[in-house]
Amino acid sequence: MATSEENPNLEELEEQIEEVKEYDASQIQVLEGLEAVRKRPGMYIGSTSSQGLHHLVWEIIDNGIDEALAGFADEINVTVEADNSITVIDNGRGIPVDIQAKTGRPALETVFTVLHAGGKFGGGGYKVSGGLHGVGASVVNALSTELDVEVRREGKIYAMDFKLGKVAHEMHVIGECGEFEHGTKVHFVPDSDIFTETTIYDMKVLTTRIRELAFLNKGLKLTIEDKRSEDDTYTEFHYAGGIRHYVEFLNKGKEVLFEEPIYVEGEQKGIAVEVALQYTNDFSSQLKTFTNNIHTYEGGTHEAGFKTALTRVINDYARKSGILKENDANLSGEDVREGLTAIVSIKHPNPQFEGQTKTKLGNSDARTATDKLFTETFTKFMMENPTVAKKIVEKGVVAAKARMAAKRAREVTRKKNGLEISNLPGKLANNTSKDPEISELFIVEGDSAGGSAKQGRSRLTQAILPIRGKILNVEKASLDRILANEEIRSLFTALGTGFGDEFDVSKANYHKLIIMTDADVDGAHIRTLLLTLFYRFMRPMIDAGYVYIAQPPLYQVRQGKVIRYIDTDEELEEYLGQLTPSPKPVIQRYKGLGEMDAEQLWETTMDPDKRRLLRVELSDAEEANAIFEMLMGDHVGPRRQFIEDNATFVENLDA
Ligand code: 28F
Repeated sequence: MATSEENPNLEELEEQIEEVKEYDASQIQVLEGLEAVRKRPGMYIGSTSSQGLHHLVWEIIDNGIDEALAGFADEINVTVEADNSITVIDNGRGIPVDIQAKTGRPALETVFTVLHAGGKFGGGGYKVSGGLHGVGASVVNALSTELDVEVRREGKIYAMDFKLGKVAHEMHVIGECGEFEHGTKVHFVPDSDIFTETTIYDMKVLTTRIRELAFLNKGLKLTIEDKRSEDDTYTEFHYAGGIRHYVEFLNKGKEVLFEEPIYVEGEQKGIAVEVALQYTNDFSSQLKTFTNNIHTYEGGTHEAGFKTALTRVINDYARKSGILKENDANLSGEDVREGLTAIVSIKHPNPQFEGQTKTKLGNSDARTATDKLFTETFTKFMMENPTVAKKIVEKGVVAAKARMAAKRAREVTRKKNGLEISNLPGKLANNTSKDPEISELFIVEGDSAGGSAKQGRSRLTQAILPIRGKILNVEKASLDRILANEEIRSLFTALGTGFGDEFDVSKANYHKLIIMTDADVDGAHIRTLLLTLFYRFMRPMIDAGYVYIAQPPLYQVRQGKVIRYIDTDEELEEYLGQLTPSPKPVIQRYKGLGEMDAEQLWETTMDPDKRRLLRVELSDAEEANAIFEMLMGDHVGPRRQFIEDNATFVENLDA
């Protein structure tokens, strides 16, 4: 029997047989690969819901974007055809059509039939963009009933058709094109057996992402056309300024601190970094970060690098410029991000995605690159634009104040279930009843009056909270200063209602909140300040009719054993006029509550059977607001006047 060595023809034949075997094996593998995609589509495109359906489009667009990032394409056209199928065209080099030595098949075929083909060819760094699953054209092919490709390259138009991922029509030339004409066109029909929920494309979803891609890839023109309805829609997205325009787009209709977004662009160790930012008057911030066009929802190293750099540069500037003084605390990251709209977009050759949804960048070199490049340019910007720099710092300073106020507010709120004595302010002498309906809280001016009130009260129903007038000087104070006030915090804690958004009048521990101040101008002043506070921060208490003003008498007239308390000078005159001459009446003018002992205070001001309370009525909110504004304002005159005839918006009650 002849051996192959003896017969060269036989050797050739054996080689051919071997090649055929290998080819078959590779083909079987390919088919198995794409079958796997059809068996578990979710593994490759996330889900088979509407989201998965749209994912097919992203995968095909991504390939065009890769071609643009490689510098060979500057336009991508997306069309939703009348039958809900999709066409994507780019003007790149066109997918190579040459027969590959390894497979004996055209490269074009491989791209659409081999899983992960995109990433494996053309060198490690080729595929820069790519969806969450980065699996490319073959997955789209596997999940489409039909997929047709057209490539223009070197003067020829090539076509190839697939059905359910399998070759339906081998690659062939269908015509000629201009010598310099080039590009790739992919048309596919999503398989309704896979996308059982829906095969209808949503223009809003498509448009939003296509617009975003146009922002993220400056200079690249993306178009979207919807041929499904009579009035065919067509939109072009093309932003020379890239993410600068993204920031402007996000800030549309908002008041901005400065006109032109700040823009940073650079490269370090193969990592391209772009940042655009602008401040608005908003309190919230919008920070979107991207890696290779993928929205990194969970942030990661690039985001961390940006945040650190932003905070550091602003604080450094704030110190150098003297806006922050030696003893001032640094602005926090949150402070400097208040009102910020920023886009951070990096391109990384080897991104590592982590986190719950694999949208958190893990590469530590991305942190260093973003921090360094942003710091350099942003520092320079701050130096060269002192007016804008000052605005940015001052916005942060305001935010810091508000943050501290909010912190205090939370502290107050946290203690709102303050029925446990341990939580209640030390100065509060609480009543023993836990029934809010019968519970009264006296806010008493001064420690000595507070002492008398504590002694004289009915312990079951009456709680006493002494306050010091001086500290309560909250007119014109900012919210943070108001909340820094120990007296006010005690008040909210005792009241148990919470603060701000969380204020809940139904949680009030007392249904009578009684202001008890001296019957003089200072007392009226303190009362006004308290009312201002209630109006601004405890409004529902007023609306519920829970706020009262105690009326301590101005005079005590004693004639023998007969004691009479009197509120006004007119009343005093009238009373004295009707008294018989002997014995001589002894008149005491109370300058303050502190001059009354516990018993007197009880009798005249606290005893529910004898006292006269004024209920604070703010039925006309507008008018009240005007009054308060007048009181809070800078004009001393009207305020004085108001204080002097202070009962204008209170109405007599249980007298
Ligand atoms: C509408 C979707 O898919 N565009 C694409 C190219 C260009 C090349 C390429 C794609 C090379 C060997 C794998 C051309 N010339 N649009 C697209 N444009 N793929 S996909 O190469 C793929 C690799 O097989 C391309 C030189 N190098 C690359």
